[in-house]
Amino acid sequence: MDRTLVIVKPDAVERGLIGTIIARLEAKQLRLVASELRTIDAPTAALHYAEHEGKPFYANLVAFITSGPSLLCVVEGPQDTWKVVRLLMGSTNPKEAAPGTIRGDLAIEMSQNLIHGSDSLASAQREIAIFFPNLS
Ligand code: IDP
Ligand code: MG
Repeated sequence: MDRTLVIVKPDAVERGLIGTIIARLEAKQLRLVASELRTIDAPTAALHYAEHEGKPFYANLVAFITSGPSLLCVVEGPQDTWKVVRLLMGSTNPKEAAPGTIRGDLAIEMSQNLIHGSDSLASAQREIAIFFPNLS
């Protein structure tokens, strides 16, 4: 089986969308193998979003992801799970995300786009190790 990291971001938790988002992953026949509701601390956010350091939106991104509880999840599927999750998520900018996707149906602002999913197998392995060191 093949795993990826999903973060149901603080906006989604605040809006009461945990159930809706997890239901969409489960409807696709992906399974949760680990999950924890936790407010991500600043050092962990910096590690997770290291690739974005120096970009104009970086400070806001870290402030947002540490602003309240997120649901951290390891999600499993038969193969290419990170790709399947990214398709279900939709484009980064919710204004451009296709209807039928999580972001396309439920979000409108880039900075509050509800969900994170790893963008490659290597990212999935790196990110699972950050949030669930006992699993990797
Ligand atoms: P992703 O979440 O679809 O993988 P990334 O490019 O990895 O998108 O960016 C991480 C997060 O940073 C995005 O989900 C979004 O919330 C935020 N972000 C990305 N680009 C911008 C931008 O140009 N302006 C504001 N926020 C952005
Ligand atoms: Mg990304």
